[in-house]
Amino acid sequence: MEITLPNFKLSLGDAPKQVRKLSDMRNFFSDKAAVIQGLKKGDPIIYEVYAVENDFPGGLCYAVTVINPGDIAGEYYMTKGHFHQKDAGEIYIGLEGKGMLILQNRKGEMKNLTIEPGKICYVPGDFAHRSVNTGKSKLKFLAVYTSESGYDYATIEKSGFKEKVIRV
Ligand code: S6P
Ligand code: ZN
Repeated sequence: MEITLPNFKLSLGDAPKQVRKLSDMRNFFSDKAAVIQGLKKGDPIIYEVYAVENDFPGGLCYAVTVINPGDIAGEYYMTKGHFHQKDAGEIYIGLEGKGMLILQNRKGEMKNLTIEPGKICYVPGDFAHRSVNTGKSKLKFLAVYTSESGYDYATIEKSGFKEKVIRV
């Protein structure tokens, strides 16, 4: 089943913006020396998140993430990645650009999906997820998740993902 929307426009109103710069990502890119080297030249924005979070039981949250194109020693710009504190699924819908969604559960099992305009990706509740911009332009996608999901960044910050996405 397919739907074509010729003049599609998505509005998040005045959703607050979170900015993640290279300095925020020191522990997430694999090549720490390349991060230090990169920071000597500046502190580029890796990605921005415009999120509307509703904090009540049974509620839904939604956010648009914009990942800039680029890489650190070949590892593409990406999000930090996280588990949800409470195992709850999530939907991603690709809007612009080209990317990958890396999924890994606590047993270390991996799944990789592509993110592209119009593609709907399902994130199972027990899988950590990281989005990666593998293209030459900005990667934009919409995420819809539950109010109770929460964020566990610490596990990924400590142990990372088993796979990294690199430019070849
Ligand atoms: C929230 C959802 C997304 C991410 C966003 C940034 O559950 O998965 O809105 O928060 O893509 O990624 P991260 O890993 O920095 O939260
Ligand atoms: Zn999430």
